[in-house]
Amino acid sequence: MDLKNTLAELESKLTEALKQTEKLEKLQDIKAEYLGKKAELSLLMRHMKDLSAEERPVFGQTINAAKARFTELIELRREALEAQQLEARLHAEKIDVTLPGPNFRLGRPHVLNRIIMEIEDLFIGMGYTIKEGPEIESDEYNFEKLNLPKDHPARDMQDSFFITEDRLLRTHTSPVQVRTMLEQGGSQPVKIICPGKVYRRDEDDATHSHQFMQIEGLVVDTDTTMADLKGTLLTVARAMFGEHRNIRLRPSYFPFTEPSVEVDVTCFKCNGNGCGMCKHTGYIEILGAGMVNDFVLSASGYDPSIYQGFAFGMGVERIAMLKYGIDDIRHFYTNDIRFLKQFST
Ligand code: FA5
Repeated sequence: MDLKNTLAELESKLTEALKQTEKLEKLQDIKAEYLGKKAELSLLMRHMKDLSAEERPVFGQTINAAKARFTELIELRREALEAQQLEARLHAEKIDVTLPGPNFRLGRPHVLNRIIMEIEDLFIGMGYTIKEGPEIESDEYNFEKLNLPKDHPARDMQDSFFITEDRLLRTHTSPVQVRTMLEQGGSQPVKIICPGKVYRRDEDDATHSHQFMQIEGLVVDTDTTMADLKGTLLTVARAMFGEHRNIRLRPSYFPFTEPSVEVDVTCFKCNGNGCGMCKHTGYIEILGAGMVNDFVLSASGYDPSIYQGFAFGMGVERIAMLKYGIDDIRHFYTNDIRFLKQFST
């Protein structure tokens, strides 16, 4: 038997078998076939007994060298296949870290809150502070201290949701005037605005809601005049609606101010020409205002012979409707995302 030839033949068969193999699992079978107990290489050892004592070690070493060589060939193939597999996985699972990430939808303030923030900024710039008051209010603060005793006919102007005989959902933000003046103890000047929700038993329609927002303003000092009120309201109107809008002050009546005025802005739909929206007047009411009634100053601890004040209350929805040309107040509360998304800047 020519051992060298036999081994060379086995090696070339093994090399070919390894070349043909693309799967790692198959290497195990090949290993068993060429190096296992029943492999041709192992069976060759049987010839040992026919050899002389000198030939045996050489024979044994040659077989062992072949075993080492075969093992090495199999391991080399294993390494190559493992590298191939890794390469394929890396390719399949490739992540491009330079790709832009998914966009997260950012929330934004509700259009009414944006109006409030804008007005707050304007007034903070004029030295006002922001005050808040409770939405469940006492009859005393919502009405009585504002010169609206029980059974006063002017209570009909603000149809109310009463909770008990003495507690109600506030119908306006004016009770914050009383609360602030009482807090100041009758001797400190006051300069506040108060934004917040109010409630009235009004029929819901295009311009009225049973729940809406107001911003109250109050200034009390020893030299406050109607001219200060007018100047302040003009500044607000121009900041909110631009120089081109007209405003109109009409004599009006509020029990808590004397004199009282109603402030109107030219209708956003018809630009003052008259249409259904403004009931053909060309104007839409935005706020009520006036000089604080002496009764209210006294009831809140201020001496009306020393102090005067002006106050105003505006509807936030009306201002938003004018500013953005919205023709139905109900849009603010139905939470249609297509409507809300428009107010993003
Ligand atoms: C008042 O509520 C007075 N407290 C305002 C005031 C304050 C006057 C301080 C003088 C001094 P009036 O009821 O007019 O006033 O309401 C003020 C504004 O709230 C209105 O001009 C209007 O813009 C808005 N408003 C009134 N009722 C509704 C309603 N049902 N839905 C939406 N907005 C309303």
